[in-house]
Amino acid sequence: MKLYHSIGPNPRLVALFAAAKGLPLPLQEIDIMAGVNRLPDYLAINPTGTTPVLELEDGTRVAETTAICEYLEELNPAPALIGSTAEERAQTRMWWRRVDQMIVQPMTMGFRGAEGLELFRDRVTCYPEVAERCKQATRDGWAWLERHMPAGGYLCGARMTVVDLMLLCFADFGEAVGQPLPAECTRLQQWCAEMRTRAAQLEGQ
Ligand SMILES: N[C@@H](CCC(=O)N[C@@H](CS)C(=O)NCC(=O)O)C(=O)O
Repeated sequence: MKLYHSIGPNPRLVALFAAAKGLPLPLQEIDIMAGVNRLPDYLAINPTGTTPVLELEDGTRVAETTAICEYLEELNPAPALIGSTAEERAQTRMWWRRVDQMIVQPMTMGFRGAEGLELFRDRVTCYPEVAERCKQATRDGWAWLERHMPAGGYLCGARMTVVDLMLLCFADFGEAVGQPLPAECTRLQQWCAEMRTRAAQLEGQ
């Protein structure tokens, strides 16, 4: 197995997910800043032209971060990062979807329409006219999470899950591109500090 990997929050999430499970996952680096992922050789690997992609021993390729994490969890159920019961998995997928819709999508659109416009304008449709609205939607998403995140320390309560890893990857990405986690979200700031420590340990392994 190997992972087509690059800079960016989505491949980082898969690498963190595998590390948290103790799975060795050789990385093949793809230079997305240079646009290697948009050239024919890489489009033959993943026609969406994005990273990450997991390549299995038989050559099967799985793209989309969610699908890769689900696959790794099915084969390596412990430690559970999605859930070990139907109820846990449902809760995780509920928060996963919320974080995707409230943070990941608007943050990404805000970035691609503003700071990332030069990089992305010839790759995907960008929306500079609504970039600021997207950034506001992301801030609204953080505020909603701050109010509704359950007690227990993590997005799914007392369990650290893929949702915490994903949100951490996008909190760090947002920080790097001018969309930081708002200072007034004090519960999330505390969560973020803890997750950064956890991620640094996993990435240093
Ligand atoms: N829906 C995809 C999104 C993947 C994605 O947007 N990857 C970024 C890196 S974080 C990428 O490849 N960007 C370069 C590009 O789109 O050219 C997933 O969940 O894996």
